[in-house]
Amino acid sequence: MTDGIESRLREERKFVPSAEFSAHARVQSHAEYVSLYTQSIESPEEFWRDQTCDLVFRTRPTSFLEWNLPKAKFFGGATLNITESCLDRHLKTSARTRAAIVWEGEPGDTRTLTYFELHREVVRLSTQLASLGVRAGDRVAIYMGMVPETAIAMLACARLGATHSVIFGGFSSDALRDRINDCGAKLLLTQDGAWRRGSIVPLKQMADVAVAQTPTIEKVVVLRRIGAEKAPVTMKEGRDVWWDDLLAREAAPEHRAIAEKPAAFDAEHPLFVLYTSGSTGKPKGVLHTTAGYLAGVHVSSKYVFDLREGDLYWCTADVGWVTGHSYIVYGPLSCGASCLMYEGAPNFPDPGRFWKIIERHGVTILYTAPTAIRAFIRWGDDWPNKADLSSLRLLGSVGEPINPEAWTWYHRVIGGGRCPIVDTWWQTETGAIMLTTLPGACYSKPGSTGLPFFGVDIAVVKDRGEPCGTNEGGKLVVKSPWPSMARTLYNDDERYVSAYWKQIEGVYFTGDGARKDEDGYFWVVGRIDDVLNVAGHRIGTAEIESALVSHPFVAEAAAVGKPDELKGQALVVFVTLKQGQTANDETKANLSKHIEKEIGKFARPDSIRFADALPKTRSGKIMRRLLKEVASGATEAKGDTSTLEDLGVLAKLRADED
Ligand code: 6R9
Repeated sequence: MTDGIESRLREERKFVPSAEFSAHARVQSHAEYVSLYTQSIESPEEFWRDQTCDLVFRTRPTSFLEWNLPKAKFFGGATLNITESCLDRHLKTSARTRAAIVWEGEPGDTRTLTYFELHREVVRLSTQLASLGVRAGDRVAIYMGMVPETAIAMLACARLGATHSVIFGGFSSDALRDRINDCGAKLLLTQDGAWRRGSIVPLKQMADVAVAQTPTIEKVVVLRRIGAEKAPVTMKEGRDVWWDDLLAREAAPEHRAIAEKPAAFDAEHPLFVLYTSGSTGKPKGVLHTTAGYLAGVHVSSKYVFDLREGDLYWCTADVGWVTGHSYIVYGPLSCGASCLMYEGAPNFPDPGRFWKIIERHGVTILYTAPTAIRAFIRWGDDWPNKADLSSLRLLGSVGEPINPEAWTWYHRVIGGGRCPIVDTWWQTETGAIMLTTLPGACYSKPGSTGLPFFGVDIAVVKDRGEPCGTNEGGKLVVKSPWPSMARTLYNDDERYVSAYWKQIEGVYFTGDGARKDEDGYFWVVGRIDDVLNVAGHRIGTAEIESALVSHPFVAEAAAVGKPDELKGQALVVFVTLKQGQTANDETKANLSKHIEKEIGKFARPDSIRFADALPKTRSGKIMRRLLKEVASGATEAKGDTSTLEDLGVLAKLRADED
């Protein structure tokens, strides 16, 4: 496999959707895309009114946008309960008995929930959450795996107007504790354990450690997924309650009423907080609100995945990340789609698992990440070739740049050459897809994320905001607010403004570098701030560094990314130890364990290198650019080293190859 960036520079192929695909697609030609896009920019009020007419508003909006940084108010005057668009409205149509969630557990057990059943489960849980004292405006933490109850929990919170914060099950107790404390959640939903590659992640045990230090948590609701034999848990009297015991309780009529006839909330009512990495050590609590978010994920799900009756759509992301929020839960359910949800690892019990799932259930749309695709390539074509993948009609990619080799493999081996690929660029902060091709309307170019989605005014600019020329690399920015954008960082308007809207005055800075080609197609290079993308996980270098320096052995640390064939980027850390500590494998193992404890397993470094000193500028800043070169194996410094304090440090680092 050749290096992503190099081959993306040479890539000129165009893949046109088949006439058959286009003939049935929601948007069938480039001209139609342009006309809708133009309307979305020039007459946004009309565009969004037309495109959201199937959603349920108790009162319709009277204005489109009031924008007063940092306050964006979209769909002013509207009131709604988002779950009515995702659930109740389908009960009046043929979707009532249609599968909403088709779930497969890692051990092979399966479950299907129709829209009727999903609605019923959400009402039951929200009734009981109300009885536990959850009210509109409260925060509720969800620390669970890939089971239908996670979606049920999110929707049950939303139904009550409580703001959920899902914390990915791969995070450690410490990370869970910090996120709960940041948002002040009063209730936690978790499970005894989650299956992962044949073993069990003891979520409840980890939650116990966290909750011992979260003064705001009053109750913990525990789903029994695994059972006492394999996942023993201790239930704390008065605090912890089993999920099924809770649901079996007799409900007070007033609590049932809150759930059955839910309240309508203001368009800007906070829906969820989702933590993500930024360029400083403290994770950002990205806050999304109701109507704008719903509009964004609904319209993008409908057009980008071209959803229609009969589809079985599978997004392989974890619900703990934004992709799961927008494109497993809110977006597809608001469209009445049937969504497959899979609990476990892609290579359990063998690397053919994904393809067996597609064959068994007849998946028609697959949305996954380049890092997974590269792993499949490595495992060999035999696995997908052994399965019948003929039900697939559309493929999607998200999370990081896809190299053309992986793209063409995906197209040929998984898509059988007949399925269009949508490469969708977006972020936790954008809420919904921002750049993509529409599958029946536009050709794709392997490695390019395509064109702006409806309502998205996006550009590549230089440092001060001047536009870049065709194919000139620069910073990717969004020039005006869009409905699904994050409204703030939880309790931190100031950081929201400075991190996103002040880097380049007046526009939203994405943190990504990109170029726009002669056809208007965008090519995203990746992060240009201090955020890494390791196997699709966003990891802030500052988070890793602050985790490392909190270890008693460590004097100083720097984290950098290094190109990696499988993960896109690999995490390399440089560490200087305190006097008297020994630089050996045991210390490396200790430091790795420490990061696992502070953040989670997925953030463990791929390589730890000890240094006597780190290269610094004369003003004392660590020169990460040079460390990056060292990590990538460069033998000579490429860039300017004139501000480097001591060249000897660099020479020493190079000599100390891992
Ligand atoms: C949805 C999601 C956001 C960062 C983003 C960018 C990278 C996402 C991409 C892509 C190239 C794509 N990214 N999709 N880069 N092509 N199709 O992944 O959200 O976890 O917040 O990450 O991921 O660097 O800035 P999030």
